[in-house]
Amino acid sequence: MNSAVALVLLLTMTPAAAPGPKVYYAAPDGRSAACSRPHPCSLEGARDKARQALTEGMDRDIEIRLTGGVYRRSEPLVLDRRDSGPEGHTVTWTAAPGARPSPVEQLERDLARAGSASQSATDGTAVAANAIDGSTVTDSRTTSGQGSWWQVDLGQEVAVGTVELWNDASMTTADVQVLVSRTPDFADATVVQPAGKVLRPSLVTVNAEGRYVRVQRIGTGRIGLSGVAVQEKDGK
Ligand SMILES: [Ca+2]
Repeated sequence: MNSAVALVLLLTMTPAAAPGPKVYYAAPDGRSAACSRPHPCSLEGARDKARQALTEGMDRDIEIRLTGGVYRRSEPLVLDRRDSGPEGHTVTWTAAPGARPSPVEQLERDLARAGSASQSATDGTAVAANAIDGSTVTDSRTTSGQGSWWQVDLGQEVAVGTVELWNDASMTTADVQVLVSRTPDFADATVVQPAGKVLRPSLVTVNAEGRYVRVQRIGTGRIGLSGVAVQEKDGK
């Protein structure tokens, strides 16, 4: 019995090593709630995860590590006093090991954002507008069919330079054509066929006047897109 008591005293008297920082991960395509390296969160997700931990009284430093890639934003990431560390602790946003921070990309104006999206048929809640919401986490998806299509009406005729396609976050889309037309029936459309699968992103050079931009499946299958951006020729 005496030895047990002595052990307890020893443990009590040994000063505890200061715990390392609590680490959360964010990634450009992060959509998990775990914020772990294999299951990263979005930027907002990581912020909210840290905020929740602070609210619950976490008494450690917090490190939010951003994995490499382009974080496309439709609005600023807002941090406020809730995102500060408690007395004596810090909350740090930093590049994940191996990630290389690069200068902020000067994005050209995306004409699709102000457009009106539609598609041949919608798979569940994956509406056409999800491809022009500025987030590559949300997807539009058609059902499988012959010649499935997704399109955006830009509202007015413009000189379309490039069309940027972002693949569905969880489903591959391949064998598509990009059509740009002055008229909604696509009778006079300029047709460009990117090779192979839709990437994240695929840049398709069109250089044609038009108001309607359509992504159409060749043959049978579905079209899933997390983002479509339309840039004016020589636009800024
Ligand atoms: Ca989207």
